[in-house]
Amino acid sequence: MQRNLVRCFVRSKAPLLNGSVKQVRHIAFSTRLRKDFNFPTPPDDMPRSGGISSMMRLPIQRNAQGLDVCFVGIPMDSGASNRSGTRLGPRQIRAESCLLRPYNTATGAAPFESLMVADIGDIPINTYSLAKTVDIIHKHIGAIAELGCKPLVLGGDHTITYPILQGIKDKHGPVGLVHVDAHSDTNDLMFGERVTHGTPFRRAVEEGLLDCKRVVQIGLRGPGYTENDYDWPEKQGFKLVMAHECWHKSLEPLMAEVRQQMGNGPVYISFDIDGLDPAFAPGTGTPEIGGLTVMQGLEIVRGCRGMNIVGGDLVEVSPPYDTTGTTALTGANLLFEMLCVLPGVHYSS
Ligand SMILES: [Mn+2]
Repeated sequence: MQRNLVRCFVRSKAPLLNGSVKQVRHIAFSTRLRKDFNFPTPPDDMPRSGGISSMMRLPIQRNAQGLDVCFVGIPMDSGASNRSGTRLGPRQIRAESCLLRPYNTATGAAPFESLMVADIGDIPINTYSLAKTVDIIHKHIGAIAELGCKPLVLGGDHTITYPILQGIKDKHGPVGLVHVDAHSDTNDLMFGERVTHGTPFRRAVEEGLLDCKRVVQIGLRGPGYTENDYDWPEKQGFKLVMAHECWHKSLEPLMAEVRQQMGNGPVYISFDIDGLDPAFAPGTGTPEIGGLTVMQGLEIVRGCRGMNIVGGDLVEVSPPYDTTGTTALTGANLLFEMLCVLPGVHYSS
């Protein structure tokens, strides 16, 4: 940690000159560094409570050019069936992310010594048209992926994952999916509509965006309509893991199975914050009791290390329903954990 602070102090305060004392210190303290990566603004350069509110206090840039990974927001909630408010999710996740530090003390991941990362702002969706919004998201995510950059998306309601997967498929083909959620989100129609936050994975299957044998849904629960509620995703070959199967357990053994299931092919992570119990994450639109713990959420994301992850999202944070900001803080941490398990991230022993 001290080493990182020294390095970023040197980097942020003084442009490096060849042969300078500072250059020597820079090299000494960061021998693993191959180039000047972006780094979150150190807390001694700007108070955590200050500065422009970017994800993790990272530099902001206009597009994904030159980046290995981008954080990008999608401020929409027009697909929500019950409580709205997720349009405010990206903004509050960024605000709460000011507390995140750059090194993962639990896993040893040092993502900012390994990858070029920036916040590229929000995708300008159309608040009044879900159909246009889907096209806008597809186009923007496709452009990010085309540049070889992996998007980590701040949602937004879960509708967004459908057009995100369209954009991902344009670059990578059908992907495996690690999906954490209280709900399967594979309804056919809601109020007669095909595009909602309860239908994204039905549409994704229909359009061939998913490699169905490499899909897992973890945390499913809640009162249903009939005994057949999960028939459709099961028929597609999805692996379904009910929340009650996870109670009182570590999910590390499950994730070993999931890594086998995913193999070497491309994988996308979609984490609906309502997969966690509302005691931990009350700020969400369709809460269900008896959910996963924060620790289990961390085990799931950390268990994705070694997979060929090509992007991810954290959706359904609805700030009006959690004035403490804890739900958004949890979401911000889970996005950081996703960053930490991307291919190419350096780990200390
Ligand atoms: Mn969902």
